[in-house]
Amino acid sequence: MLALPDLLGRIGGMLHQKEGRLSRELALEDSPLGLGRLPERLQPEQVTSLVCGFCSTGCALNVHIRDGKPVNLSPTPDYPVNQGMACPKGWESLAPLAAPDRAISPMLRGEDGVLREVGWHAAMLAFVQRFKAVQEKHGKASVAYISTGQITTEEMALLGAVAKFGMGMIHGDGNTRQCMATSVAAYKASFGFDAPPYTYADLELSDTLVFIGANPCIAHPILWERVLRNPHKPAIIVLDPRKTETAMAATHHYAILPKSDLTLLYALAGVLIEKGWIDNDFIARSTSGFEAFAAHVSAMTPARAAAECGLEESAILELAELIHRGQRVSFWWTMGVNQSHQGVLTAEAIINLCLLTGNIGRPGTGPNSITGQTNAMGSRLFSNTTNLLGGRDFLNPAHRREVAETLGFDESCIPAEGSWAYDRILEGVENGAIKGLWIVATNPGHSWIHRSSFDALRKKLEFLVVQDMYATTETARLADLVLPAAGWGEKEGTVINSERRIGLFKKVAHAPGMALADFHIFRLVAWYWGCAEMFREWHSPESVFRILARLSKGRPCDFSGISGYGMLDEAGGVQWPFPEGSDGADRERRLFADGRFYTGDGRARFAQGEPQPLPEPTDGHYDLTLLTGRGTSAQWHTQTRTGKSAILRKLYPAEVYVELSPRDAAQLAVASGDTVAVASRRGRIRARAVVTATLQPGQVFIPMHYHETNLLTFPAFDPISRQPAYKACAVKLEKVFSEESPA
Ligand SMILES: Nc1nc2c(c(=O)[nH]1)N[C@H]1C(S)=C(S)[C@@H](COP(=O)(O)OP(=O)(O)OC[C@H]3O[C@@H](n4cnc5c(=O)[nH]c(N)nc54)[C@H](O)[C@@H]3O)O[C@H]1N2
Ligand SMILES: Nc1nc2c(c(=O)[nH]1)N[C@H]1C(S)=C(S)[C@@H](COP(=O)(O)OP(=O)(O)OC[C@H]3O[C@@H](n4cnc5c(=O)[nH]c(N)nc54)[C@H](O)[C@@H]3O)O[C@H]1N2
Ligand code: SF4
Ligand SMILES: [Mo]
Repeated sequence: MLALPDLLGRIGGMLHQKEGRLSRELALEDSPLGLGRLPERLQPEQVTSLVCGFCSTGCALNVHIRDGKPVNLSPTPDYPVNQGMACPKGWESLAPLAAPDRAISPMLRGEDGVLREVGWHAAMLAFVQRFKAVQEKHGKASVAYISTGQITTEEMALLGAVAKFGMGMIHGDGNTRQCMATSVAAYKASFGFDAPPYTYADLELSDTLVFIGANPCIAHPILWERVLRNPHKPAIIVLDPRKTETAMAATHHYAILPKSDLTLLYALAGVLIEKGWIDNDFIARSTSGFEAFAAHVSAMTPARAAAECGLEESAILELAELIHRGQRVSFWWTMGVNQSHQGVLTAEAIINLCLLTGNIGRPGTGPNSITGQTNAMGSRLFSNTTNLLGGRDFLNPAHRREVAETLGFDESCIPAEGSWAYDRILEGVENGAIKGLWIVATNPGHSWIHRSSFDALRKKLEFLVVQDMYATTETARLADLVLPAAGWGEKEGTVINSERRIGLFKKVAHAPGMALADFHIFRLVAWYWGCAEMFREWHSPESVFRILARLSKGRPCDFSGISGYGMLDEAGGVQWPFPEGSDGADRERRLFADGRFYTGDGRARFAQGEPQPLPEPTDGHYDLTLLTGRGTSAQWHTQTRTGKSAILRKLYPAEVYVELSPRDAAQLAVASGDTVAVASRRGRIRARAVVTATLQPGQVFIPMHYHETNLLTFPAFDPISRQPAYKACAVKLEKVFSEESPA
């Protein structure tokens, strides 16, 4: 057998050969690392179905393979999620794979400051030497990682296990902190486990759907298609400061003031209780804490709430009545709720409305947080960041023991300490506690709140590793070491969608150059670090899937009844829970039909607190509230992928724009198409004005997809979930005249 460096050298040589891709895979397959196993030999002519790699809806796409290469794509007709539909991003999934700026080789920054291509051997030696040097100097916890909701569950789990159990890290968090941390905290507090209770069929079964801070027409277009299939002539109610695409299609829109949701939800609860429009049986049987909650909200009268929410008192009473009249009422929320300085209280207040009215556990009901990224749910349960594998707690000795026993690890390798949240890790960089950082499949140089603070932190790090599909991202450009990753379609594994459905990624294309699946990069890291022995059983994605199934046993997210990838493929994905012995015929399942929750006493808990003022309210200088969010269904986040499709680029403006109301436009003498400057206390950007009646006076909107946006945002966080409050800060707007220099 060849020594590893020789082997890798030989592989490296082959990688540079034009036709070397397949032989590379075969050579890797035979290597002692078990790299690059081809999951299913690609048939030269074949159509195969795999889950989409963009949003958490989790549609399935048919990839058409000709001459062993993917040539086309169409939505999978009989997949229970999308039923033959896909949005523009899904249709264009193959385009980002062929982009010219794919990272095709590891790149290491030399002493002259220049990033240069190196082979995997040199890259891994640098990775290990530099991080170990940092740990020796500053302690094991001085190296941390930031991961993602956009790799497979098997990859996340392997990363989390190698980093924390093998490399001795304590701190690791995911970009899901920016996104789902609030829902996680609220579900845990109310239900005793992070468990979104619904199934997508509930969108079709409700007679009243309430969307709070959610714009599914843009962000989850295929879920919206499911709403359109609802045959019950439902009332569709949207709470959003903007008249979004979803609000326009709704039957009722309440343009509440930013971050006044909590006040409104308490007022609604107060009205429902006062009028007796509540489910006393359910409250008595299945909940705790009702009296304290009722006392808390009694002070929040509609008259008091109306002014704070920017609504008429009559609108609040109308909304309460709509909820009361509905037989099957469902509440759906996303970032307008989660990205808030009081996100957890707000999400809990939504859950409370369902508990009050018994709208839970029945078809067409539920407090339903929609996730964002393709595998945000996998990250919540199995990334080993905030939670110990399987939604467990690092602080719980019994949980640590369970994991150690199941994995055959020494218990002492499992940290008995929780991880810092994303913002705390960055604070650690600022104050010198964190000196080494490994960033995987996320682009904080664009997406982090008040991102220029992230760029500044770079200088404080002794070693920064960025693992991405592209070498050109804002974050990869800052790295000391870039590790080239395979993307969606170039690797196998599973992801978990918003309705808890475990679906399959398949390998239908070979990654370019020397790029490797994240899974194999983590295996390489373990090998070079010297802890590969611990992960001997973790040799392929499917073997890790089986390990995770074992780890899930007895947990609410138990999926030990799934025999393997073949079953997922045949069944069209499987929702958890699916313990051993489950009935496979049941394609759509929801939680809590028995009125029992995961808390100690089996009851769901009411939780409440005091509404807090906006972290950065408007004033005489900065007189407008900046809202940010998704711009179009064709754009994904920081655009590293969607920006590579010529078709998608045609569907949205290339340059940053700011939407403002006709009244503010008139006051500023600004017309659509004018160049304006938008300034906050942290930065000033130029943008094209779009005057639109969808914005309320006093508010402006800039999509998050442009790299300028987070120069403006204000770093405020929910105190419980540590989720960034991206959705409201104070800005001002000025018309820019052509003779002015660019901002
Ligand atoms: N096309 C596309 N789809 C995506 C994504 C993408 O980048 N592009 N990203 C995915 C991800 S990771 C996520 S997390 C989801 C996000 O999905 P959504 O949360 O639906 O999208 P956003 O546009 O961020 O925010 C939703 C709405 O919140 C509103 N809002 C702002 N402040 C408030 C407030 O105080 N109260 C209320 N009630 N509403 C408020 C905004 O006006 C906005 O319309 O989308 C997923 N889907
Ligand atoms: N102002 C403002 N900012 C926001 C938000 C907002 O509403 N407003 N929303 C926040 C939310 S909800 C989210 S989720 C974040 C998203 O923020 P990010 O996570 O930073 O956004 P992405 O562009 O999705 O970054 C994913 C990165 O992973 C790479 N990648 C894709 N697939 C793979 C893979 O398989 N392996 C590897 N190694 N890399 C891969 C992509 O090229 C890309 O660089 O943004 C947050 N930022
Ligand atoms: S809705 Fe989401 S999962 Fe479905 S095709 Fe579009 S991006 Fe992919
Ligand atoms: Mo997100």
